[in-house]
Amino acid sequence: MSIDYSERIPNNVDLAGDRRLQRALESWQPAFLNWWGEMGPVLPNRDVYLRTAVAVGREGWANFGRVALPDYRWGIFLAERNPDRRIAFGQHRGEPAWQQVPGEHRSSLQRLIVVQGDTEPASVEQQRRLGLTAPSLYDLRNLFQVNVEEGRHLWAMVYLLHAYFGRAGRDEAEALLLRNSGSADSPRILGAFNEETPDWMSFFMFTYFTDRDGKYQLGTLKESAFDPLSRTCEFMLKEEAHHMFVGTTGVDRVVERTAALMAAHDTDEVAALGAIPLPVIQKYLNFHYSVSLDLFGGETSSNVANYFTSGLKGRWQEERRADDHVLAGQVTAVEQVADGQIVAVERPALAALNHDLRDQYIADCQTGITRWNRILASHGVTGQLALPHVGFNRKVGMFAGHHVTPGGQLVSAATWAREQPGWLPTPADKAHVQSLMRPVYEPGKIAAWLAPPRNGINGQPLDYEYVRF
Ligand code: BYC
Repeated sequence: MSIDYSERIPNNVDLAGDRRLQRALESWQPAFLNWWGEMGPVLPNRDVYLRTAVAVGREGWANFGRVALPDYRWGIFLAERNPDRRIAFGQHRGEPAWQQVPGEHRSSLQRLIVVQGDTEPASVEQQRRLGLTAPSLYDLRNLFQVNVEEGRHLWAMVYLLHAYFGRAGRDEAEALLLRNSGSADSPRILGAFNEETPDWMSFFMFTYFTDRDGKYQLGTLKESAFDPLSRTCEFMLKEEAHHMFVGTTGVDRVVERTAALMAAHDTDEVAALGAIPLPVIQKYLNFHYSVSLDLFGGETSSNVANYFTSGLKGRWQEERRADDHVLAGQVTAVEQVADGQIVAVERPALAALNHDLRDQYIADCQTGITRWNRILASHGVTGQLALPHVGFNRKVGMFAGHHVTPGGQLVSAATWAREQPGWLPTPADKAHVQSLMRPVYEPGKIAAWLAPPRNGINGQPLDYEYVRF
């Protein structure tokens, strides 16, 4: 079904055929717009060159045009339904996918949807001031694209809450607009979404590492036996790819400029040259990677075992796995701290599914490191970037409460406190990065602390007026 844009809420779920649901969502809409006005991007502008979803098929699913941000058409889009879809894992493997929520899984499914939904507006809140210091109109446009699509992902979760979870779902949908990132009284649910994104280096690292957690979590929810959730996440993943592109190429460009200056001036001290020194890039990477690892929950978790067995949340690329998709009685190796050492222990595979997902994620993160090191090498720079050890700077899971160096050594609290300024951004590092954050709003011009992008958006030239004021 194509998307009907003549409706107040564009959708491909035949909203007009369910008046009650339509009215409920139409009454949530002003609250959303109010939230967007108060917590969304602060930089006033006339319009932005944005992509908007217009269909959900494989080809030509979006079109590009100039849109005033508050007029963006946030809508409800689910991937097409496969009427033959069957559950791919767990105790219901082989049964038809569910079109309604089974009573016994109501609260768990609702919880998963609320946790997912909570991250979407949180990221918009975290990024709301970045427009004031955008390094170019191209980057500013990408920021706004990410923001409107995170807003749409909130709509996606709110639709599920309204359509399938009755009164409790409507209350949760309302609460999604009431919690706020970093709020002392009612913070966002997951740790990383209460951290600040005060500068563009943080934004690029966030879109590389934290949006990538989003990709993997959505990938597991796409496997869900609850078909509307699966179809919703499938379409969200399409939009998500651009967010990670922003992160990958954003870090590329910072590394490129730093490496070029290191080579041209034969020095590591590029701060005075208006760039971000390699060790500072590494510290930002260490921070964003470690808080993103926390988003996978505990290495072993009875929650995740239950989610899997009952069919609520699968594994990354479940159907490509060559095993029984039930995992009862199977074991896997998980790291653990025991007697002052990091050792591998065997745990039930079912309980260790957060760990399994995290492993897939880590391998994916490594591809960025390889890419950035290639950029460094192409300038003859011998320094390298690296992912820190999985136990570094962790607040959730088995490493929480331990002090692990980026190299993977367990150290005392005193050593940690002494060495930490070499591993995580210091106030001085943050102040330097902040000092580079000066807005560049002239078409085609780019701030000096990062290289220009290789291509424009949707075939437009780099000096296109991506945002008009
Ligand atoms: N901070 O059994 P455990 C995205 C809680 S990002 C605070 O080990 P479980 C995006 C946990 O909720 C993807 N609390 O974990 C990216 C549980 O509490 P309850 C977001 C945490 O349940 C960029 C307790 O600790 N989507 O889309 O197996 C921009 C014990 O936890 C944290 C999802 O996360 C934390 N970091 O797994 C925009 C998918 N970690 O229930 C968007 C939905 C754990 O005992 N969520 N806790 O009160 C889930 O699948 C799971 O809830 C989690 C945790 C993976 C988060």
